[in-house]
Amino acid sequence: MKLYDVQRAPNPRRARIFIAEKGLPMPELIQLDLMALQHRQAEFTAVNPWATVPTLVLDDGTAIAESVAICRYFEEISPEPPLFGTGALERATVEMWNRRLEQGLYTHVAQTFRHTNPNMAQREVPQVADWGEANRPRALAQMRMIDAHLADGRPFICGDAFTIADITGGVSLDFARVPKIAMPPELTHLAAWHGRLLARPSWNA
Ligand SMILES: N[C@@H](CCC(=O)N[C@@H](CS)C(=O)NCC(=O)O)C(=O)O
Repeated sequence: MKLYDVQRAPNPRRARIFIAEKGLPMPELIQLDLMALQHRQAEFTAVNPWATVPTLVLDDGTAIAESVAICRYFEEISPEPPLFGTGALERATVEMWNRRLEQGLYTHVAQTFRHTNPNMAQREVPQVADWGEANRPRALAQMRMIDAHLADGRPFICGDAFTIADITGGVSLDFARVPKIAMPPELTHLAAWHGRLLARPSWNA
C-alpha cells in the first residue's frame, strides 16, 4: 500500500493522523512537491486525475483519493477504535460535524491561504486577494461557533469519543496559522480542545 503525501499539507495530514489513531502501520509514503507541480505531471495524474493528495494506492493498484474516503477505507478494514461513530445516531452525528468542520472551518482557512499567499499564485488561478480576505472573518466566525459548541465541557467535538471530526477541525486550526488567522484569546473552550489534540501522539504523524 502506498500513500501519496505532502508532509506539510493539511489533507494528507488528516489521513496520516487517522491511520496513526487506528494503530495501523503507515503505508509507504511517496512525497510529492506541490511547488514544483509534481502532482500535475502525468505520472501522478495517471493515478489520480484530480491531482490531489492524499491518494492511497492499494497493492492491486486501486487508487482511492479524498481524505475522508481514505479514512473510511481504514475504518472498514480496521474498525477499532471507531472513528466514524457506531450506530445510526453516532454515525450521523460524526458525519454532520465532520462536514461542518470541513466545509466551514477548513474551507474558509484554505481559501484565505490559497488566495492571499504569493506562493500559491501559480496553483490558484486566478488568485483573488479580496476573496481570500473575505474568507478570513468567516474562518473566525466558525472558530466562535465551535467554541460555543464545546462550552458544555465535552472533551471532543462529538462528545466523549475522539472522532474524525476532531481530526478535521484540529488540522484546520493548525493550518489557520499559515495565513495568520489567530485564534481569538477569549475562545478558551476551542483552545482547550486544541490542546487536547496537540497532546495526542498521532498529532505528529
Ligand atoms: N477534498 C480533498 C482535498 C485535497 C486537496 O486539496 N489537497 C491539497 C493538499 S492539502 C492538494 O492536493 N492541492 C493541490 C494543489 O494545490 O494544486 C481531500 O480531502 O482529499
